Amino acid sequence: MPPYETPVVSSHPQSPSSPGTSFSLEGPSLEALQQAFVQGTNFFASIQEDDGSWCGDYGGPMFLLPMYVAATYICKRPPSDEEREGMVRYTLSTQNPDGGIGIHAEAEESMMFTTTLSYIALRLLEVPAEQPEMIKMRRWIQDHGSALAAASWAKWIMCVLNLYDYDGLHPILPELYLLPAEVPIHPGHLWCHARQVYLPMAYLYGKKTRIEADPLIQAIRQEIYAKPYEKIRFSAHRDTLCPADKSYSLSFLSQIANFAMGAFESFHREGLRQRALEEVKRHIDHEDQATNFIRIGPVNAVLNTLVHYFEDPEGEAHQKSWETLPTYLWNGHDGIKMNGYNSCKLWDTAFAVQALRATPTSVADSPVVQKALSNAYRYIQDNQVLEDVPEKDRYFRHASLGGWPFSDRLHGWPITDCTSEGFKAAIELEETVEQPIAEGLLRESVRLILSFQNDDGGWASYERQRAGTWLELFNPSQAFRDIMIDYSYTECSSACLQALQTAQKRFPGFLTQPIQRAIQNGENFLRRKQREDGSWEGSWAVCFTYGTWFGVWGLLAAGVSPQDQAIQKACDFLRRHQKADGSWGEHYRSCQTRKYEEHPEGQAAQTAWALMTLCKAGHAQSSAAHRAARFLVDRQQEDGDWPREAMVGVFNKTTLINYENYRRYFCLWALGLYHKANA
Ligand code: LAN
Repeated sequence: MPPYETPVVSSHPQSPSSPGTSFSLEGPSLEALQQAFVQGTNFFASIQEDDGSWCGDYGGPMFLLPMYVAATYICKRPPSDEEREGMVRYTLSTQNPDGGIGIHAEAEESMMFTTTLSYIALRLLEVPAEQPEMIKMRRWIQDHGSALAAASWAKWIMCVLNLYDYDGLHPILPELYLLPAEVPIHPGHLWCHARQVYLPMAYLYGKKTRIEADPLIQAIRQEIYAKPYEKIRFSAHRDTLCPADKSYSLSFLSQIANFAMGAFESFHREGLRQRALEEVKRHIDHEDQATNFIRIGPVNAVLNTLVHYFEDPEGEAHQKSWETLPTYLWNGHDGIKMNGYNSCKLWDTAFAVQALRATPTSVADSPVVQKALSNAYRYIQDNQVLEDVPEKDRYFRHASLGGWPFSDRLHGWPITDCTSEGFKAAIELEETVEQPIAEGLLRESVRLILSFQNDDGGWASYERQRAGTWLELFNPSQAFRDIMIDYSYTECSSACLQALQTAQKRFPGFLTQPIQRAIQNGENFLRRKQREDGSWEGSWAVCFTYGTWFGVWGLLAAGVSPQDQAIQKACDFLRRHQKADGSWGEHYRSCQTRKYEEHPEGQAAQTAWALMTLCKAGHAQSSAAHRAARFLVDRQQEDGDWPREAMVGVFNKTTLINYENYRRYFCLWALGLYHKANA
């Protein structure tokens, strides 16, 4: 297929803009395209929040809500009747025909981890054990080795609920925090999410904290195991794991470490434990202060709350925890769930800005879109991080000044690609607003992006990579792979390269050499990451379609020509996977098998990524692009929205997470680029 095709004017060849014309017979008519922009932007503007942001359902992972429910039970903060009904409805809506529940809401394979946690949560929410769904769920649990075979994070929650014994866990020693920070196994080297989750776990383990076994707990004990609770020798079940929960094999080194830590635990000294717990608590308190009790993510939000409850149920920290914890709940079309983050507002808003700005001028300049954009700018401006956290080195925190988080400033953890997308959106709009972000602050964003770059030329998610992959050998989670360190990712690297390219244009002469060097190293990193077949593997959405979009845009931002073989190979890859109806549909199984797996149905968000890639790579006039554009236009509903489709967000290669707005702004963005390149 030739890279450039001349636009064909369809049935009414008189004028390219008269109704019934199109850029190509295969593409949408110009009239339909125009209507898609008008209706799409009107709808999208109508769902903007008062603070100028967009946000949406961010559920999907099935281990989160049960942890939340456990916290309500432990801390004696029962949900309202309405909440309870919504939580039960959501959980049961994800039950598989075999009775179990998978790692995410759409997973067809059930796991002991999420089935046990959900079963317990439903019981704590007062669902009777004799309800048919519960009988089925219990049967799944019993048939697959009982709750003894659940992955370790379920066992942690069960320990605190007094449904499992701490003896049945490999220790997470608080004493590790007393090691000198330089020691490679010091927890300060971990990926921030693992680090923040293992902190409260170390605390709970160090104190073996748990609630009393009341009659409900005693009843659940009899339901989730194959033999009477009192007869179970928990210490024999530290490694008992249902095959469905096993995401990797236990390394020999890990076995040695577990043995050594077990021995330490048997002989540990109380004085040292006390000191270690105090240090761990200082880190927990620091995280709480730095995030205004939001915490970096949903798991440590729950666990830190438990820590404070056991410290002092009447204390301020416990009260404050309950002011923020419910902000993780989301009342969605399928019930109430716990979101995977306190929100996805900054991320959605930064993309929304770029998408709206890409629509044809007649649309982008309309009062509706102008107003939406100026409100969005306000959100981006108000949520840039303006300072580093106090004592950042002492608490293993990277700089934050100038960064943007995934959600909001109160949360405060900056992320490499959120900073980059926030920066790009801010530059895009600064000339249209009266009081733009001060130049000095924008330059800080650029400095921060440079400071995040890894030695391999790529960018990780939150921080520079702090240890080698060998640390994965000690991963105690059982259910999640690749969580021990932060890695250089195609997506994050591409976003940072795009931001640096923007910075070069916006601030000529500023940090010229460091930026050039960073871009060169980033380009090399992306080139190394490209696969033989021309694709890039994505890590944060499904999968090769997403990764290839970032790979191509990253290389282009680094100054690589669209004619470069790497780019052309990537476009060929995409074209090979286009469906007959012009769409792309990639199944989430791709993330697990690490090769492209077809989804039976075309997905608008994925089609948009592919179209965006083709457009920037010089193929906006190709048959593939016309057909993709037509698919997107045809898919749009009358109200201007696109129908809900399969979840496409992902993490740790296994867990899907919902980005409610992807199908909206990416479709507008892709159609905008398509229109611009063809007009
Ligand atoms: C997220 C959400 C945002 C996401 C992007 C910014 C989209 C990505 O480009 C970089 C990685 C990042 C920041 C990301 C990392 C992992 C997160 C934080 C999540 C997928 C949201 C929830 C997930 C977190 C790890 C869930 C808790 C589970 C554990 C295994 C700790």
